Amino acid sequence: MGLTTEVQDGTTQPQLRQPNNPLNLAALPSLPLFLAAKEHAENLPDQIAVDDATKGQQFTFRQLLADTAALKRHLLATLSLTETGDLGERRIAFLVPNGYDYVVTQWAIWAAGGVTVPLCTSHPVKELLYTIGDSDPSLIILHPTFAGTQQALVEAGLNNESTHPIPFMSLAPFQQQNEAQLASLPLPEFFSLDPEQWALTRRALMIYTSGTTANPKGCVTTHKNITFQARSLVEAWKYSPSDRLIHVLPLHHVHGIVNGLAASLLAGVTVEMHPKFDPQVIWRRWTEGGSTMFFAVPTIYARLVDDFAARIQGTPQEAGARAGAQALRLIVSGSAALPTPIKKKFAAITGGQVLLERYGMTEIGMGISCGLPVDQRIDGSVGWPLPGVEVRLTDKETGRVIEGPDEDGMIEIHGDNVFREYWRRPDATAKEFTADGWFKTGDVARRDAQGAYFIQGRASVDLIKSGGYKISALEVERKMLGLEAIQEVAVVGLADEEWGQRVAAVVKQRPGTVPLELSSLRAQLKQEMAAYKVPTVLKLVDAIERNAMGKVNKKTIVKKYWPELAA
Ligand code: MLC
Ligand code: AMP
Repeated sequence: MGLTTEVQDGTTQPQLRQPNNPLNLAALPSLPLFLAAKEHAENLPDQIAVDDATKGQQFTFRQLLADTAALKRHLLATLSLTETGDLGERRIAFLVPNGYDYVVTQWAIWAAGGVTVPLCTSHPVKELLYTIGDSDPSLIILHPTFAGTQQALVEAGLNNESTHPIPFMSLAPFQQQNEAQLASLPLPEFFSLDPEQWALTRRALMIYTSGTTANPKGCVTTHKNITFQARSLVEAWKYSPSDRLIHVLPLHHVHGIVNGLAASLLAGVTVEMHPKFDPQVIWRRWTEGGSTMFFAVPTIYARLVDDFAARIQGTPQEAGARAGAQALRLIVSGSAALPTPIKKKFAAITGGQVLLERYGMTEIGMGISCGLPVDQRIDGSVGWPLPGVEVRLTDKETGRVIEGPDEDGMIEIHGDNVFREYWRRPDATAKEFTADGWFKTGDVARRDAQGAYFIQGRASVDLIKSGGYKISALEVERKMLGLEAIQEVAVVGLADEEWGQRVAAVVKQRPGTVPLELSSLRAQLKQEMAAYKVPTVLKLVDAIERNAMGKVNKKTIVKKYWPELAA
């Protein structure tokens, strides 16, 4: 093995080349994603990889590879790693809006051998500080849109008295090259992955995800995991270069990163990237035509249905909007349970466009999916295991594997799609796996005689899904208890047709404090955590009942204060 490089967590990483073997710092590793992009660039030179709606510019696969190579070289130079040409799994955090610049940043970090830590563009400084502190990055890349974040982070204490302050790098946004420039743009060179030095089992991506513990954990996936997850989807949903995906999902979660970006770019799909979801834009784009795929969470479909009723139905635009949506090849819902009424309303307004539902999780990518044929899109079901993914149900108490149909069990997953570890939390990682190596999702499901899975909910009441985001009730409670006025709090999820669940807080105030109001409480809490975690329902009470063990029974609380919503 070659020389090694000491990285910050004390592990040693092999170097890419011996120093006497001159490095081409702009060469790309032969990752499957990059090799696929090279093929697309060669076979379909005009194929657009990313159509950036914010910039109003389009980028071919050739330009994407060239820009990736250039930024890779720049990254290595910035970190004085031109000797080794390898980030050696150092974490690089970045704050870049949805669009082409995001994709190049992600690919350049991978090309340089680093681990991407995508920061959430809507997170307040305190939450960014947590993610940065936990992931321990060697560099923070900021897009000019977030230039002010550097000062905010430093003022909030980042790098305070640190002997190794984390440097910042300002990203110079990329511009579409004209035809002549493109024609003269060479494809970067590639070097093959040497299993001893640059294996696919390297860490690639860290996504912060809430669990039943109070603090989000960094879920680490490798290139092998991501490639497997992406290939499985491409096979199941038949992505191809004739597809155009309209992408509106956040890019700090697996839904947007893997289903949206990785699988599409692997298959040569054009990804039309919008800064965020806006129902008016989607209806306009569907009416204009040209796109074939759309992926979203149930809340987005609820909003599209409402927007259609409020703005389009009964107007001259109605027929065009219906026909436009009907023409799409594939519209997928996931990340939370799709209420059948929304599925039915959507089909009714789009001339029979039946949403395809699938089930996934940060730790596994996608696991289960309904089929492409419309008769395999069963109401209330997430379908069958995806190609290569092994799924089983086990008894919650005994762990016995359930073989027969119609019995509730815990979903467990096995396969190369399953993540590698929670960052620097070996105990937490070990806890989520069975003795025989299956990942315990914590979700309960039933399987019918045809092998189709029906999600029944989560085993833990402390995990809430709202707008497709997973939220830890314990994390929200801990942050709320930091407020002077709050003596006790129980955070629960309330069923809601638009959001799936709403975050509700039952609060006992500290005696003598001014009664809390929802709007000012929300404003305060938005400084502490992402807006989507902040309760939208507040119930002030004199006492929060606890059992003999001092525990709050959250199901009882929901029944008591919101009897109409209790299941
Ligand atoms: C925002 N708000 C919420 C909320 N998000 N309230 C309750 N629950 C939420 N989740 C509040 C805001 O604070 C704001 O309040 C008001 O609602 C309107 O906010 P908004 O900005 O208009 O919301 P919007 O940005 O439109 O967000 C809605 C959304 C978004 C559905 C587009 O939540 C979204 O993109 N969700 C996708 C999440 C996702 O990708 N999950 C995948 C995780 S991976 P105020 O007071 O400020 O007005 C995974 C695995 C898998 O789950 O299977 O895929
Ligand atoms: P996350 O941890 O944010 O990746 O969210 C994963 C969780 O979302 C899963 O464990 C499920 O609880 C939930 N989920 C994802 N897809 C579905 C679906 N189609 N139906 C019901 N729940 C889902």
